[in-house]
Amino acid sequence: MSKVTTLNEFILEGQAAHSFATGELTRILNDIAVASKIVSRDVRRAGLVDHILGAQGNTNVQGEEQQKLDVVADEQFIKAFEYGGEVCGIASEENDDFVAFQSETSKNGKYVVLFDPLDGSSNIDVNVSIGTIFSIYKRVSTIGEEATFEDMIQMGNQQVAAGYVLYGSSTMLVYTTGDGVNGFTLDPSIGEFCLSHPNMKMPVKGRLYAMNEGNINICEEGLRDYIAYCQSSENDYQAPYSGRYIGSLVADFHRNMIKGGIYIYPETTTAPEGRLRLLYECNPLAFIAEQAGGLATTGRKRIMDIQPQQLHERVPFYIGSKNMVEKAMSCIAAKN
Ligand code: AHM
Ligand code: MG
Repeated sequence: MSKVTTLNEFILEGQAAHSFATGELTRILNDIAVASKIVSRDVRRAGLVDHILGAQGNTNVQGEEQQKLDVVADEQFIKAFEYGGEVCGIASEENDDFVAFQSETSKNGKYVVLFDPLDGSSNIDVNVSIGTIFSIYKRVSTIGEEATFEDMIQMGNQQVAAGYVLYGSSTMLVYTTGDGVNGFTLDPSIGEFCLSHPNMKMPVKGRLYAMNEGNINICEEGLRDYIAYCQSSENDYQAPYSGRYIGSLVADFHRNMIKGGIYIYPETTTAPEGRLRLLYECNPLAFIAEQAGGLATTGRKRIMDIQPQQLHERVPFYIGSKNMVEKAMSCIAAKN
């Protein structure tokens, strides 16, 4: 039997390997792991507990109905960062504005965390996989003072770590600190995330495409050409690709990480910026995709090179296997 490496051990080994590491990032990752175990427990019980299932009756900044578990997860992560002491402020998809923590310890924190506490939450009451996505940056404001808006709207290429937790048939935590991507599966019997997917690499090509095809007639012509290419027998596989759309970004992305594929949420005539948020969804997954050998673009340019202007900014999103994203981009370029 081979030795099990827990997330804790793995993070500490990584810290020991980098003489510049001070342990702060390590503690943030540990805080995330603990919060996500609690959220995982709540997600697992969602179907059992009446008062957890269903909408809470208020809407979030995106105008969507907020499920109670969104709120529960949001509070759980905020608490973890506020009391962890390494983070001076956070921004969450569920809150209109960012939060600058007020304690002296937090004001001395060097990092900010941006996150989507429970993505795909419309899937909760139909028992489909959901996820948490997070992104960690060094603050740009003065240590000792309150976190600022500028701390929150940094370019994705400034991320020091990013990851996601998938509450699927098992719970997995996948993250990068810019040195490859590693995946850990929660063993519920011992309550530990165990290294199950070391050094993850996204296949350079694949034959799975994920897009809400209900939007096909309201997206641009170049993308329609790409989808026609996926469906034709004249593509690189000489046979139609398979369409796979869960409608839960973390789950769709994770599948493509392992099997190879592309996920697309494009601009449409009704949503000219697409649906997904640059800071909470696109940047963190883009960092992971690139670290695993994949690509993430708007269909035209690299996601991580966009200078955000607003906290809740949306962008068109093409992410996945390198060859597939490049092909989609070439179809778009051909019609522009
Ligand atoms: P959310 O952050 O409100 O949960 O929305 C994001 C989700 C993604 O998980 C998913 O890929 C997409 O929205 C689905 O959108 P659509 O129903 O338009 O296909
Ligand atoms: Mg989301």
